[in-house]
Amino acid sequence: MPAGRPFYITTPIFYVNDVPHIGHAYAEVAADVLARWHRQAGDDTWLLTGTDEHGQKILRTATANGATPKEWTDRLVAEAWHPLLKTIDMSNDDFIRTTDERHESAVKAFISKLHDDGFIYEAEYGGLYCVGCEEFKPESEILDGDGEFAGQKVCAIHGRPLELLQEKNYFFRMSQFQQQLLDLYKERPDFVQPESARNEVVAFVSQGLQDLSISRSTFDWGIPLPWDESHVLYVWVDALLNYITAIGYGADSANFERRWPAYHLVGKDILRFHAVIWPALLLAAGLEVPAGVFGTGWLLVGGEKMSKSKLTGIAPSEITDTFGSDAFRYYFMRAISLGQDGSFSWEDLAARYQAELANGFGNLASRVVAMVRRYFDGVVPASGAVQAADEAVAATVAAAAAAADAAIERFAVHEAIAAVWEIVDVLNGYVTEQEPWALAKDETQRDRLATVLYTAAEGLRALAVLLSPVIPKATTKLWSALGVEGALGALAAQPLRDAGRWGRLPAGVVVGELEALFPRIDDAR
Ligand code: ME8
Repeated sequence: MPAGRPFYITTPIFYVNDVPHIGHAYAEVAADVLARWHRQAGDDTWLLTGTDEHGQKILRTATANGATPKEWTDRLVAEAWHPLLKTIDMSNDDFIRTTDERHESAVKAFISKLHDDGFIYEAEYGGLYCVGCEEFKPESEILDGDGEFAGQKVCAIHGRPLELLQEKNYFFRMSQFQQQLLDLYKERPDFVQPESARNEVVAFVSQGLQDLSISRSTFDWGIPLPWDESHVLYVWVDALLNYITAIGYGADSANFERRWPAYHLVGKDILRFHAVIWPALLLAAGLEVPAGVFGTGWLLVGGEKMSKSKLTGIAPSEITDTFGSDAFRYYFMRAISLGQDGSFSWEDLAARYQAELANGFGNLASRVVAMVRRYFDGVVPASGAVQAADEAVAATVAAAAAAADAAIERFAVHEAIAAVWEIVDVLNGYVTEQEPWALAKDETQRDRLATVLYTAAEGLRALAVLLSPVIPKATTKLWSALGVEGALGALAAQPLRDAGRWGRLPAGVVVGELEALFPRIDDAR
């Protein structure tokens, strides 16, 4: 089969100074839903995630915990970051660690090329550094401290004192790329999304770009520069390169050509690294810039970014242990517009679980499957003559499928789910109005009953396919209960862009039992 349109998507790679909270899981799920959608649509999809393990922040955390940085990162990856993938049902194709040999060797090749081509020089440097951000801070992000930090300069993001660093560094000639970057943002208005993120990046670069310090010499937890091993590569340059080292830069050119360029999904706090520094590095190396950079919003707690350092993190398993991974995925993708900030609340989660997943979708699926079993011995009947109400359901399915796919193209995951949910609402209304239980009491209405239940079951078929990227566990159960595997193949093999085409469910398939897809929470505990 010819490979489909390429779709390579990445998450940020996460600092392993601590365990993941739901903000990290949110970033992972957003990329996963997009990847699953494209994969199911037949696009040549690749989803990459991983961990960012070098630099001073990790080194200090490890030391404070009495471990070497390598021991620390190995432990955190094995005990917290790998398990997270299962907790939230990630379908990543690869997981890269910046301590992987494949990464380190390709990073050295990349940085040597920039050095050989004259993009790197040595100079004395001094500036205020935030270890939390792993960044020399620009003037606009430096504040005067108060309280315990009175008299000191603090980071606007972390609120903690900045450190004055004075050392000999290697620099990347980033200032040379200002015009090329501005041209890029102009020629490709959707290179940075959403619009607010793009405006911020354009304003930043328009002010002028400075060269970038890309090495550190006062500690050694990083990748040594090939031409001067007394320096390690700046952790952000090391980290950004994961997006190309993981797909074979410098090692497997065929795979690299097949995958690159990528769409990067990143928190808005790290937008500048991805939309300014990263394309500048790629341009210097003569590589294509990313396909796009999409800035996601923050999960807020009490109006502030949920964070490890402020101890406001909630572990993803606190939610999934009670509600399950599907509900986690659905809730965050539905309740928050990707690109905007959002607040998490247990009340909102529980309310949506009950109203939308349990009563809305789960109950619809149970009712329809149960009625096919009761009135037709489990055999999906062929549709008889169709009426306007049946046609309206078919039209809703077609329109919703098209609208959802168009929304996914714009990274508007929340809109895609809302579009698909139109089918849930319309089908629930349809079943209530057609009253199949009343039709079943009248032998002369047998044909009408068949049409109504075929229509409802065919609607469920479309829902299973369209919702599988978001709630893969529940839709797999539904697919199996619909008994269509033999006739249509596995759920994952259903072409998503055909999901809205009416009539794919063959009459005559035998439905099975369907346990509650979203059980009452009291029962699930
Ligand atoms: O920045 N709400 O890693 P990181 C939503 N290693 N998303 C959140 C969040 C919140 N409260 N907190 C974190 C780094 N995130 C670097 C990235 S990439 C080459 C290197 C998400 O662990 C958000 O997407 O501090 C953020 O960009 C990501 O976690 C990584 O955070």
